[in-house]
Amino acid sequence: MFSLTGKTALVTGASYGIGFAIALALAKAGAKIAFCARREDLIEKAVEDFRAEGIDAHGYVCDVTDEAAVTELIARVEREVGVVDILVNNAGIIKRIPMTEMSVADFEQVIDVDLVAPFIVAKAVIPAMIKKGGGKIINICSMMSELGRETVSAYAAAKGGLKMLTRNIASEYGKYNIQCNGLGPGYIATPQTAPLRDRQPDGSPHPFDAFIVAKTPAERWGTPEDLAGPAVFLASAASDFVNGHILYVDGGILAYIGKQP
Ligand code: NAP
Ligand code: GCO
Repeated sequence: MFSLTGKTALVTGASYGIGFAIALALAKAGAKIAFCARREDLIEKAVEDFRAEGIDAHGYVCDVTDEAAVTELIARVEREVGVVDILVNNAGIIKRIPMTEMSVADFEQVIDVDLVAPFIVAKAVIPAMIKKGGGKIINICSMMSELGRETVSAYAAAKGGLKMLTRNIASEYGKYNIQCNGLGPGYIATPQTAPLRDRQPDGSPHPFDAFIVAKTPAERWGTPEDLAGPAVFLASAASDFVNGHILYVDGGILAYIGKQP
């Protein structure tokens, strides 16, 4: 039920972090892996890291905000790996800037990568999925698909939008046996969140670190590997009647009112 043997998966932004861990999990479940990112040196390093795990992953340089480059990427993946059965829209960025100090250009850049790009890549793979008789699209959402906080207005707007893009793809293409679901990671230790965990100049722990541990019933940060099982579930036949759902993998954050004083 959870086997992905014979399937081709494309994971965007999988040179490290959550994308790499998800691609590794899909590969271990049997899928052939194509992935993309912008930095070629880190793509090459990731290909080596996959190889060390016995996985022959195909890495491509592609900025997912560039529609022409994405069209070319999908054609290459179809030729060199296979028609995409599973798309994971994982590539994402964040800019932590108070809203009244944020430029329109910065706001738009976050929206472009975190919301417009998943639209571009999904749009590029859906026709072949329809032809093939089905497919799986997993959009990487966030706590900020549900919650706000200081400094992340663009990111929250994008991830909230991605939640609704997910539901709309499910609504529009469910009849073609395409399931589009979201994975909503909690606070996960990756380069993206390193600035929230790094020690202060005086060597003391970052206050955000303790804040997140206190906000999380599991009392820890998540790891990229915490997303592995949920990603395989949403990529596999086990979730064939799950559509338009956001699966939060957050150690309980969204269930919790917070520690009493
Ligand atoms: P990360 O460590 O910063 O990794 C991001 C990946 O995306 C890298 O491979 C990066 O490589 C790639 N990327 C960025 N912009 C791209 C673009 N325009 N085109 C192609 N690839 C691009 O991030 P992460 O923490 O693993 O997060 C992965 C996803 O999960 C993001 O969507 C993020 O918003 C979401 N998320 C993260 C957390 C968390 O706590 N870490 C929680 C919830 C959701 P290049 O820079 O070389 O392109
Ligand atoms: C932040 C964080 C978050 C996480 C994640 C939470 O500054 O609050 O970067 O937004 O990355 O998306 O689920």
